[in-house]
Amino acid sequence: MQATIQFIAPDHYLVDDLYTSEHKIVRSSIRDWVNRSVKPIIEDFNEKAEFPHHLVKEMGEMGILGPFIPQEYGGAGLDHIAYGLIMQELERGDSGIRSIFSVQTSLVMFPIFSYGTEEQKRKYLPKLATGEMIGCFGLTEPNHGSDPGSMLTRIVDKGDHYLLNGTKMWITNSSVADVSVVWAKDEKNIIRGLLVEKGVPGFTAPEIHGKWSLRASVTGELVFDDVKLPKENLLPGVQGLKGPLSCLNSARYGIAWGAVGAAMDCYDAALRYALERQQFGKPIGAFQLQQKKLAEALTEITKAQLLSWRLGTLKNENRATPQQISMAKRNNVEMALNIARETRQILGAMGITRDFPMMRHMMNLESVITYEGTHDIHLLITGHEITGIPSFI
Ligand code: TGC
Ligand code: FAD
Repeated sequence: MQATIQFIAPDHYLVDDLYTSEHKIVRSSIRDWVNRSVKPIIEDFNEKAEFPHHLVKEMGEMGILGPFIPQEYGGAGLDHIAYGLIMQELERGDSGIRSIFSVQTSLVMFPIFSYGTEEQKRKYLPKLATGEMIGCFGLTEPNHGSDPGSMLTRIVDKGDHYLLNGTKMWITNSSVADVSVVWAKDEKNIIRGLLVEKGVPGFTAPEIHGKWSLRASVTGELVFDDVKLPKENLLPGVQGLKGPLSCLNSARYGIAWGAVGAAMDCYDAALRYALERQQFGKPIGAFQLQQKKLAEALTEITKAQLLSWRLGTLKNENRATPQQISMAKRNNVEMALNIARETRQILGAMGITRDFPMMRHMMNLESVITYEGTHDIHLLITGHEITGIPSFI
């Protein structure tokens, strides 16, 4: 805990000069909050595999949930670089905490804001922004993960209501969510988005236990057994797979930033340790092999910081393509995972304990490299763009 609270952010290329004073104020307030409210408790919640529910309320009180949603709906009206910096700081704390935030912001508030009716926006967004309500996003199914277009979950139009049937799996926030954004096919095989509130008859959300990753975040199923939904629960503004995938663009963008935070945390802890720990009469940081690990980590963090910043400027100009986002998500998550593994080795045996963050980040990042599109799927998205030939099918 001590090592993390002394955290010094690596900034080898003076990337800070690229941020506005507003970006730096936002980052500094989240950094302080993570030091104060996340770092001291996260190892316990991770070990107990418990969801730190109270942190959602605290994020709401700080006004950061839905940072790019306009203020009239309860958001902060910030730009995408500010959103990225929030993600970076949260994931420096823990990927599970960043996950809770990503889902609430990019996968729940974003589709309601972008595709919802005025009534839906007024009903849900302000409460999601304060943390009074928690949301989740149901796309993946037990038999359809990388290929969500083949989903089996269905809605049938019954005149005055829809009947929803199906199962979603691996859903972040599932059992704690007050509202679920659920993607299902209609009778014409068109994917539609629906809002399902907790407690409606026929809807259950069992939790998945036994995870070695994202232990401080809830993951579960969404099971719909003849769930009657009022017609006004349909998100009218989008049809087809591009609906959920457009939400993923926002979430994947944030993950590209978040991964930098996890890597920075590992690098900082390892550097501090390498300068303090003595072997053969010297700090281990004096040995070339340990310097190599640190130098490579700093190089990769610097490249990822620049990639994220550039992507953020494109996103602010509405010019970031899904393919650019895929490249950044893929690159930065792999970078963070490699740094977690390499920096853990710098700590020797100490690196496997909960006194240092590397093992927790490493285990978390195994989920991050899998969700929001696997590492391989993002590579294939780039391959598709280069050649014009999709190789998914
Ligand atoms: P394909 O034929 O390529 O496309 C179907 C339609 O979708 C459009 N599209 C996109 N639109 C917006 N953004 C994107 N990124 C888009 N990608 C594709 C496309 O233009 C087309 O539109 P239209 O109008 O022509 O119909 O679709 P495909 O079925 O061949 O699949 C392509 C593939 C494999 C890339 C896609 O399905 C994919 O990305 N799969 C990965 C699935 C995934 O990422 N799941 C994530 C679930 S949510 C989650 O993990 C949350 S974790 C949360 C946390 O805790 O942080
Ligand atoms: P599969 O699709 O079965 O893939 C297995 C392997 O096959 C992977 O290596 C994959 O890259 C490879 N593969 C698949 N297709 C191809 C292909 N065409 N070519 C080459 N290789 C291929 N989903 C949600 O909807 N909402 C959530 O909130 C959510 N939260 C999650 C939280 C956690 C902790 C985890 C672990 C997952 C979460 N997911 C969520 C699900 C996640 O998005 C999926 O796990 C992911 O999309 C991969 O699907 P899958 O696990 O079914 O793997």
